[in-house]
Amino acid sequence: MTKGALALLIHGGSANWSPPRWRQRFLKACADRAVALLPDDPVEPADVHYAAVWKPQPGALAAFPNLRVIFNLGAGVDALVADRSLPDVPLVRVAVDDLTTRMTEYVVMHVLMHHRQQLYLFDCQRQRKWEPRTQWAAGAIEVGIMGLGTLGQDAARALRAIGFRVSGWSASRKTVEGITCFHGREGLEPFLRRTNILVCLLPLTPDTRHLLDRRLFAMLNRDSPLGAPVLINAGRGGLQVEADILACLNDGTLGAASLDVFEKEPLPADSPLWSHPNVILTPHNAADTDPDAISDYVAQMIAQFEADGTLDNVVDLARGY
Ligand code: NDP
Ligand code: OXD
Repeated sequence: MTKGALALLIHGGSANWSPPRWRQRFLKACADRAVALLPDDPVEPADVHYAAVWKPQPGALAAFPNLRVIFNLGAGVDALVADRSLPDVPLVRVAVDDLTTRMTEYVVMHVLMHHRQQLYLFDCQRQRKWEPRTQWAAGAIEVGIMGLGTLGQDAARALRAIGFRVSGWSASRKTVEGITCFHGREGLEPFLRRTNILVCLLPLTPDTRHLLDRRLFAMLNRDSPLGAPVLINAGRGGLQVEADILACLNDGTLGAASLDVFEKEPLPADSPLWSHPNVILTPHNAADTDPDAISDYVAQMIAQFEADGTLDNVVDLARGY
């Protein structure tokens, strides 16, 4: 019996998202079935059982009458969930060690940049100034992580291992060894009141949109050697109110920020964030998706589904993540 075909619908930005590269990888990982990169490769829509996608055109997936599973090629599913014509089949998101480790690298690097006053030291270097400032131990700083899912928990453990005090906030109650856990709306304020460096790894949903605003920043803890608190956002740009971030950086409510994601991407050239002295900015590449690791993950997931009908990391469409 011929196996159902896999359709690839990929609209990316960076070289990493090059559709031919994904086709090449999926032809290897799914060598036992037809793989069609759309719109270039011919495929009978009724033969398509699986779709692996990144930012497909809204409505495009409705063309396949026998679709069984949609695989999103990234961890964040906000763009897909917003497509009202999404077929009523399971949607699987990425949760692989490769991506998780990359995000943990980003989080640890940026927490350390602020903790070790690297913005000040870069400035000293540019000015040829030899003026070291007092250093403090990691244990003097509380890092608060919003989102204690696949990415948040891994980053929390790595920061804890370095010696930071770490707390986390999630929708449901969690127990993570060594991490002080808060949950729900009632847990948000006590979580913020102790946080010196706020790391956001939340998904973008109707509940979380614009959560990172002035009101929230004003609740962060200022009682640490850092003085003003720091924001690190690698979740999604829609979580933040950029005008509030800028105003809070300018009036000292926030001391500094590392931002990987923006309300509009690419960040417009005239955004004041580009040149703000207390902002470290990266172009949504905190954790790049690796075609090798992720095509293998999709192939394994299809094999599991065909063997026993189960799938891992299925998105709850009602929650939006
Ligand atoms: P998960 O689904 O594993 O974790 C999401 C976490 O957020 C969970 O702990 C969840 O709580 C919590 N959460 C969701 N909604 C709320 C809410 N309303 N209040 C409190 N907590 C909430 O996702 P991942 O960890 O895999 O990924 C997180 C996000 O990171 C992605 O959605 C994506 O937007 C972003 N991302 C960014 C990348 C980049 O390069 N910048 C790369 C990859 C991902 P609970 O556990 O109780 O459900
Ligand atoms: C993702 C991303 O969601 O790249 O994986 O942002």
